[in-house]
Amino acid sequence: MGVLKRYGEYLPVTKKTPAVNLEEGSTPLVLLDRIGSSLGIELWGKLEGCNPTGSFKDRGMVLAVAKAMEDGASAFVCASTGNTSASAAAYAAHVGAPCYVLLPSGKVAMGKLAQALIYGARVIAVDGNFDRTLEMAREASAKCGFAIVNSVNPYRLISQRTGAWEICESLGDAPDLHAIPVGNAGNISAYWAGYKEFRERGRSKKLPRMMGFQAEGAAPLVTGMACPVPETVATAIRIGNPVSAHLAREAVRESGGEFNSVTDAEILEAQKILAARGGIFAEPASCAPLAGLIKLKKSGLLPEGSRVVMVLTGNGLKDPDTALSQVEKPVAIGGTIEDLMEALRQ
Ligand code: AN7
Repeated sequence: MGVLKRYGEYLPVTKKTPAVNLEEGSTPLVLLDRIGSSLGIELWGKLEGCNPTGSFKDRGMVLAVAKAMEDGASAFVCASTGNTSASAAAYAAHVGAPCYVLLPSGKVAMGKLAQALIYGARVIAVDGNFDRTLEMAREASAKCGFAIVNSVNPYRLISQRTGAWEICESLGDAPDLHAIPVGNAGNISAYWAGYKEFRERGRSKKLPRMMGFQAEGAAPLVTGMACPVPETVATAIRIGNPVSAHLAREAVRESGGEFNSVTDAEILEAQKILAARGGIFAEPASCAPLAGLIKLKKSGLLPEGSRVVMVLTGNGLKDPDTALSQVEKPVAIGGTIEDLMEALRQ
């Protein structure tokens, strides 16, 4: 069941809203007990990479596209570090509208680029970082009348709250800590709004502490200053001036949480741990929370025994290049059984 159907009563869906549906949402929440026990916590991973385009963006995109169609939109535009463009392109294709996507040239993972292109979007590679492409997309939206489906579109964050509701329904309540990567800062804000709303409706009792993790080279919410030249291996969160910074700061302050940063090396190490000890392949940005939890554990700041949910925002298959650069090559052998026996002995 897609999110408009599953949570229609909590979303601004009317009789006139087209029932757009790629069966997004309802993603698995997986107990990662081997990793959790080494950190002294009960650790859960929300597998947002299981969404139809392989990232959490589909939760918000479905409502943004449905409402734009309801309002008579004829084309879509977005700027993206990759996942938003894949999602926008897919939903635009599904409803039969053109989609223009602006990407920072050379800084988008291969799988995401392939997605936007195969879904039939018009892909434009801009000589500039994400923050600049977003400014340009907003201007194009105003000039050409395209519906903008970045998180400046309020329906995106409204519908991304569904992730928090699913977690509360799966666990019976909110967790103690909610760990999440932060780029443009929309998702952390949406989750916080979702947790609060579910509690107000009497559907949950607790509120989690919101722990937002950024890459050290693109950590404006940690340093308190916009970062003019963001740089990180986690290209999804290579963002220097987050649009929803004010909402994210509020979420962290109200919940008693924190922002923290992790290095690229810590992110890549966490990616390997998640895969090799959890059986889950998530893209680098999605591994920032695990890197952050490991960092907190090392400094004695991770509360023992707490229930922690981390949002694994995107599928690892989107960025195979980065993963391959971190592992050994396959063992190459000839075609005899002796060759195989020799290889198995090593
Ligand atoms: C895998 O696609 O900004 O803090 O243009 O793809 O809500 O921005 C992606 C962001 C985390 C950060 N994990 O979420 C885009 C884009 C993954 C992401 C984030 C992104 P926000």
